[in-house]
Amino acid sequence: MASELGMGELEVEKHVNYILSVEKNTDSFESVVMEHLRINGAYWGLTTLDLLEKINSVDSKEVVSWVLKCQHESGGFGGNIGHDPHLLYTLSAIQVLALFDKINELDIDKVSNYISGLQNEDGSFPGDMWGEVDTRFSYVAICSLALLRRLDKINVEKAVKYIVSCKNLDGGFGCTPGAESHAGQIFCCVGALAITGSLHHIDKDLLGWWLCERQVKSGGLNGRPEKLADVCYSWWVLSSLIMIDRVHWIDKAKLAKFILDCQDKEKGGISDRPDDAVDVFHTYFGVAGLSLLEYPGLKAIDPAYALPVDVVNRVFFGR
Ligand code: GRG
Ligand code: ZN
Repeated sequence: MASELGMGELEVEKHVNYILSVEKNTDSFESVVMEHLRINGAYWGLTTLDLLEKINSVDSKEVVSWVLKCQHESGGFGGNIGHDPHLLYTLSAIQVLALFDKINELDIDKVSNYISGLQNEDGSFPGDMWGEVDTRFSYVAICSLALLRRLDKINVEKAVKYIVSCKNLDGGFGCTPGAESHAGQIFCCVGALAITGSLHHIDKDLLGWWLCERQVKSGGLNGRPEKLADVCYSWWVLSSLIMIDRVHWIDKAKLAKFILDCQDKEKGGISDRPDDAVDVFHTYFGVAGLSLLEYPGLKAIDPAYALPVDVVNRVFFGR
């Protein structure tokens, strides 16, 4: 697609080197800032490497043994060794293990008991013992348990009912009932409904219309009306459009060009918008967005599990 449309190319080698340098250089500014959420960073970086067909450039044994050390006695995972457990880190740990085909190294009952133990009576989930409820955590709990093949440990019907109670009149979803629609929360709610086979709760035309209106003149996507375009919405919006089968409602070539324009063509990495500083988070969302757009040479990514399709197939079908 790139050369056909006369747009810039994806700088694969440079992005691989950028990610490897961030993962290795623990003294860098980015590493220090990410210290407390290192396991999220590992998921972003390693998934990007896998989409670029370069996961073999890391020492899988070293990564897997470090991930396992991030587990807390409660069964949940912290952002780094010795840190407090949280659902967000627990999903990242499971996803990283899935990338290396090592989910079975986990005590699956222990992890899934930690997750199911957090479900509230109304079906919602807090992220940790401190109790803040958000549909982000519903997604994270459901995605984690599905990957562990333990969805039966929670009340799925109530979990779905809570997510549906966060649906707004514009067709979108917010973090709690009545909260404004935001593309990030929409990904979480649509993803959780997709995983649980509950997409019939969505008015696909209404939500598809709201989502495709996120595309602005530059071709990039924003996260809600009147906001700036940002590469990360190439993931949050596009994955949602794919899950509800309305991706043909946006201009895919223009979006691909916007993402490619956000590359640091010298040092590698992708930023939120052209000429900003790059980071691992936006490098992941740029590459994942291009994968959803079927950019040549990239592995396909699953829009609900946020993992390469071959990894998801291996988890569920053993191949
Ligand atoms: C496995 C992909 C994956 C995700 C795990 C963490 C998570 C689950 C989901 C987060 C969903 C979410 C709320 C994303 C939005 C993140 C974001 C860019 C927030 C910025 O919001 P504002 O209001 O920015 O600061 P805008 O763009 O609205 O100005
Ligand atoms: Zn962003």
